[in-house]
Amino acid sequence: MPSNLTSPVPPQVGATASVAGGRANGARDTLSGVTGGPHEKVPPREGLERVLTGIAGEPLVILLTGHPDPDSIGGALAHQRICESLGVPATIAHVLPVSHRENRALVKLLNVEMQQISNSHELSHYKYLSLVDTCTTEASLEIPADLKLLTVVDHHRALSGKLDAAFVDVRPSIGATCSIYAEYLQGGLTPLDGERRDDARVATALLFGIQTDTDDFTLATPADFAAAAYAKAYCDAEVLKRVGRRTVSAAAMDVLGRALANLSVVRDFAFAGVGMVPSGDRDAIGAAADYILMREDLDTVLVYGVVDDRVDGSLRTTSPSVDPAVFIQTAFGRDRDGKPYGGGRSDKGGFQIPLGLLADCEDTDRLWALVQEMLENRLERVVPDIERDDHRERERDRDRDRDRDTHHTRRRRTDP
Ligand SMILES: [Mn+2]
Repeated sequence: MPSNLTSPVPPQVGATASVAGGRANGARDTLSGVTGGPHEKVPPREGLERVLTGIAGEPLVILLTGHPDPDSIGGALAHQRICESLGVPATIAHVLPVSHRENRALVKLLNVEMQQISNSHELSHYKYLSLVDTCTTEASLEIPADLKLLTVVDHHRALSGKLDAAFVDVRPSIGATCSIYAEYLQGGLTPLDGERRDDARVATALLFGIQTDTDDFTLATPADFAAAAYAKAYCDAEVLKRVGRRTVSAAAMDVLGRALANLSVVRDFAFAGVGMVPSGDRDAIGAAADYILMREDLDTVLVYGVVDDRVDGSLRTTSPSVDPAVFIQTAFGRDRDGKPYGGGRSDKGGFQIPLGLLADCEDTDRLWALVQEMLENRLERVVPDIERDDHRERERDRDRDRDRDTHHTRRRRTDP
């Protein structure tokens, strides 16, 4: 989710259709005052069609917020297709770069034309603005006063505030904005039929958007599955396979390597220190914990390192009895202001412990040795069986024994 979604709606975006307060904000409720009599129930697809038909010929810009991700790109492509079928020339624009390699691959393989803009003059020749997968515009970009917000289609929980748009369809209960657009298409607004040239690219982008925004369908609702099934029939399987290839940065792999090399296992709990981590690679700590949690005999993993002037760590768990926030508080306590050093939700958590003056220590080996000792002392509060020093040696011995055993087994198997 773009980070500035919590920022207030810019003043240019005033108020008529309320999107405050939860899931009852489907266009069925919000559209009524705009497209017909106050009590007329209009299906969202029809509402969008009416609003866009009403501005036929006028240039519209679809402005993406944050770093464009598959859900916003897929939704924007579908929105552009709908606009153009109704005679509205539509341009997709964004302010922040497409940052993930997978997303850049998506843009390239599907030939998505997007214009990166840096100042509001570049918006001056557009009459209307459409927001896709967001309710707010980029905070760093001033929206020209005469650029009218026309449509908002999103699935993020709405801010308490009002959106002055002729068409608003915000559904926090759905897993992806792409699912909402697939529904418009399937409902008859430029339906996919395999005949248009861009059917495959729109379908592929929609499916990839649904897949990524629902964490590979683990968070998908029945509506997301229905939308995915619809898009799947027209998508380009080869492109989807290529963009879906998971990639890991070199820095993340390096951190993972250190985590694996330093892993200590106590029954189903494992922890690993990864040493100094550049602040730009901080996410690699969490990614390493995610990866190690895949090990079948583990259910809780903690990975930590030194990032800038603090100890930074991530906790991951699949155990029903481990609450990351409680775990972190029990281990590390609270700072002088009474604030815990970290928190989390049911399956993941993170913590940051400032090093204070110690951060200035130039001997990073000694600093790291201190940090390790402190961490392991604290972890003992939660996992009492951690026996330091000799513990790791025992692990190594056991590994060596196991390697030898496997080796023997293999030999026995191949021996006649
Ligand atoms: Mn989304």
